Amino acid sequence: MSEPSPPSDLAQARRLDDFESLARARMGRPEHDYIAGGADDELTMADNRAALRRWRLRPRVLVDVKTVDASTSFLGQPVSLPAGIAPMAFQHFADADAELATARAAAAAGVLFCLSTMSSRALEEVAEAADEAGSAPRWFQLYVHRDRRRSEELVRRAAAAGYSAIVLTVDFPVAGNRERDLRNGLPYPQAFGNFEVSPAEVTDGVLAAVIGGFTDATLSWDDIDWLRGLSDLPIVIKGILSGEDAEQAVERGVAGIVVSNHGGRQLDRLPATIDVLPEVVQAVDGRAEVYLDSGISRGTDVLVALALGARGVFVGRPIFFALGAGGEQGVSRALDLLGAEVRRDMALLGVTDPAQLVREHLWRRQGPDGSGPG
Ligand code: FNR
Ligand code: LAC
Repeated sequence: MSEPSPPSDLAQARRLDDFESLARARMGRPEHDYIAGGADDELTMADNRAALRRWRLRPRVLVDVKTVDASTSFLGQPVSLPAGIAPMAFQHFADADAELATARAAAAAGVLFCLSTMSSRALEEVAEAADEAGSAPRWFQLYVHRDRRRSEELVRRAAAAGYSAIVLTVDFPVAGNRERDLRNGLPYPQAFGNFEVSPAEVTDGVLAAVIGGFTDATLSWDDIDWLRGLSDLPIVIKGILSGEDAEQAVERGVAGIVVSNHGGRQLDRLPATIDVLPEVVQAVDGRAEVYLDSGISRGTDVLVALALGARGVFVGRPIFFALGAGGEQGVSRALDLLGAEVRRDMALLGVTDPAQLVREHLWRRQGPDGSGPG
C-alpha cells in the first residue's frame, strides 16, 4: 500500500453516508469491500435501507419542543442517544488505534459501545481507553468458540473489565458467502486483540471463513443456561428475526434482543429488520428490551425504529467508515451528526423524549413502488 493519506477533511461530512467515500480514499479496496459488502447478491443489505426509507412520519404540532432530550437508558444504564455502536471486528482496517479510537469517541459522547470478540485490540485496553475518555456503558459481543473454555475466559474477562452485558451473536453458526472478499482474496488478519493464541483453526481461507472456522455450530437454546452461569451480566441475543425465537429468548431469561440480519452479511434474502421488528416487539411484550440494527444511517431511521417499539438501535458500517475517515475524531463527528439529526427530527415531529415515540408517529407505509399503504 502507498503512504497513508492525511486525515480527510471531516467537515465535509454532513451525514453518516458521507464517511464511506472519505474512508475509501484512505483504505485499500479489499478492506473497504470487507466493510461495505454483504452476502450473495446483497439483496438483504439493500432491503434494510429501502424498507426503513419507505416509512413516513406523522408529526404533532404546537408542542413545546424548546428542550429536546434524546437521552434514554439501555438495560437501565443512561446513554445520551437511543443509538449505540454495533460490534464490528478488526477495526485496525480503518485506523491504527482501532477500537481504542471508537470506544473513546463513544464514551466521550455518552454513547453505548459494543466490542466484538474479534476486536483488533484487547478488551481490557479498550475499557481503559474508554474510561479515560468519558463515561458510557459498554457491552461485549460474544462469538462462541468450539473450545468452550476460551469463551468462558472471555466472558469472565469482560465482566472484570466493566462490560455490562454479554451480546451473544446467534446468526453466525457458519460464515456467510461474501463474494467480494473471495474475489479480493481478503486474507485473514493476524490481529486478534482478545486472544494470545489465535482462535482461528483455518488460517488459509478468506476472513469470514476463518471466523466461521472457529464458531461453534452446535450452539443451541440450551447453551443460554451455560452462558448465564458464567457471570452475573445480563444477556442480549443479537440476530433474532422471528417472534418464535424472540419468545424462546425471553423464556430463557435474556434481558435484550437485537433484531438484526448482521447488516445483510450472513444469509441473503432475509427480510429487512424494520419489517420484522413489529413481530418481535409483539412476541416480547415488554419482557425484554428490543433493539434493531442493519441499515440505520439517519436520525429519521432511529425515530421510525423507536416508534415501532425498539428501545434503541445500533449503527454499524457508517461508524466503521467514520473511523476510517478520521479515527477518533471521525467517529466523534459521526456521533455529533447523528445526535443533531435525532434531536432536530424529534423537535420537528413534536416529541421531546424518546419515550414519547409511538406507532401514531408513523404515517402509513408506502408500498415498494411508492404507492399504497403497507
Ligand atoms: C459486523 N458485524 C458484526 N457483528 C457481530 O456480532 N460481531 C462482529 O464481530 C461483527 N463484525 C462486523 C464487521 C463489519 C465490518 C461489519 C460491517 C459488521 C455486524 C454488526 O454488528 C451489525 O449487525 C451490522 O453492521 C448492522 O448493519 P449496518 O449498520 O452495517 O447496516
Ligand atoms: C463479520 C463478522 C466478523 O460480519 O461478524 O465480518
